[in-house]
Amino acid sequence: MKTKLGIRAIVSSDWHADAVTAGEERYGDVANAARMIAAYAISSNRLASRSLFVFAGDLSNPDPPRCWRASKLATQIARLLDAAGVPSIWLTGNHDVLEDGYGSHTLMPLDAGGVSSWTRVVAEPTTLHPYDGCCVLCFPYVPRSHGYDPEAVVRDWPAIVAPPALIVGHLMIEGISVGSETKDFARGRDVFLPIDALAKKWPGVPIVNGHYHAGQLYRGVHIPGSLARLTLGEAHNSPRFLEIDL
Ligand SMILES: [Mn+2]
Repeated sequence: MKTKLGIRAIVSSDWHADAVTAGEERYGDVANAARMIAAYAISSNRLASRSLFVFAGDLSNPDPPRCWRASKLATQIARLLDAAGVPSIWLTGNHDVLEDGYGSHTLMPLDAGGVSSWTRVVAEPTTLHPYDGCCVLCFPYVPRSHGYDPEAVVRDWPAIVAPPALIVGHLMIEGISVGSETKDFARGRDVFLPIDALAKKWPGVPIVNGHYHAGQLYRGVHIPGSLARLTLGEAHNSPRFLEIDL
């Protein structure tokens, strides 16, 4: 892909830092992989080629006690990136949110004011500008109490606003073959990414979406896949992240 803005989005998703596979806690694997990706984003950050760290959802379920370790991990990594001048964007996934009516989620510690400058937690449809001229349109998963219509976000985009440079979501994709995210890791309801509307309105704008645990390119949507193999039945390689030139 041709580099236009001199920005590289480094995208990972579905860390599931609370996961247990066949009785084994996976926190260590996930933490190592996540730190490796952050270290890469930092070491490759240059003036001519700036890094943008993107987490596309599903840090941890909010109910097991292990979720605190997961929140600490994400907070540590966000601080590390921030200290190195790498902006980071953190979307909520269907596992992160609570149906408590307040829009609570496992990424809240990152958003509590303890992390300064350019760390953004995205728990509602949002546009962000981590760099000049670089608009990132985000479609996080939200609880029922904060529901939105992703198609309407695209339809109602103001005509005078420039197109996004990157679209990131943690929504469902119609027709994709499913894996452990819909079996062992089922949670929440189905809200679909409006792929056709996005491709029609902004052809060529890269779309990345978390949620699916097998990394793949499906109907133009880049899917990083889960950071670790979360069930014994999963064959895809790990850890995995995507690097997209903007
Ligand atoms: Mn998910």
